[in-house]
Amino acid sequence: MKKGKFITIDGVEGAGKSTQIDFICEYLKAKGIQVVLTREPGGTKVGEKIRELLLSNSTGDMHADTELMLMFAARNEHIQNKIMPALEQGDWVLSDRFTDSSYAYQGGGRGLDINRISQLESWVMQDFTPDMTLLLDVPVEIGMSRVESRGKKDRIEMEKMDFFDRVRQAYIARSKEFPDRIKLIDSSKTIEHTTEQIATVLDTL
Ligand code: T5A
Repeated sequence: MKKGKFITIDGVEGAGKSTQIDFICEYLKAKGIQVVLTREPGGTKVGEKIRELLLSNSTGDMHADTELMLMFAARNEHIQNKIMPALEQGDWVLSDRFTDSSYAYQGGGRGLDINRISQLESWVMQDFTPDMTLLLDVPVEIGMSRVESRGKKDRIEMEKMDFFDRVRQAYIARSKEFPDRIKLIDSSKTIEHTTEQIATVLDTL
């Protein structure tokens, strides 16, 4: 039986997820909430090995279906062995990316059939879904310029701008499809501006 709440944070490259995560953890802890921070792909021993395979430049090209199935293989491990156990003992879980990333990157970016993604989603997640998703939205040029100023890019970050434009559009479409769960946050301005919006929506949980 799930007792804690499950929050995910998502968005295009350089939207500022990692930057905001510390704030979210501290904000919730200040309210007396125990938070487990995790990430996708990854979060478990098996998931981190799959992450390395997915993101390492040395992996090279991979069929889009293979990429999708690896994302869901890592997610299955993550849900079964980390997320659900934490929620069952009453902790809250904050995941840096989750299933919306698969719809945005493999669906929007790679152009995979959405029905295929939803079949895997039904298999791996059944009726499990985040209580809230913070979708940090930023124009792709701004996000990528932030990533570029950081240095080396991973296998997926090496994609072209039109790929990330499709990713962003797919995220926006999902926020319209699930407006109660997915909170669209403007992350194009200052870090503080993003933080204020996040605090406002967290207070509604
Ligand atoms: N993936 C993942 C899929 O394709 N399918 C899936 O199902 C899943 C789960 C994972 C990759 O895997 C893909 C998507 C990704 O390509 P990741 O570990 O989540 O990658 O890493 P990224 O998304 O690449 O994370 P980034 O670190 O690039 O982006 P963040 O975390 O959104 O950005 P952050 O906070 O590191 O900020 C980047 C820079 O911008 C600055 C920060 O200081 C930092 O230098 N910054 C700002 N600057 C100005 N104004 C602001 N408001 C700023 N906010 C942050």
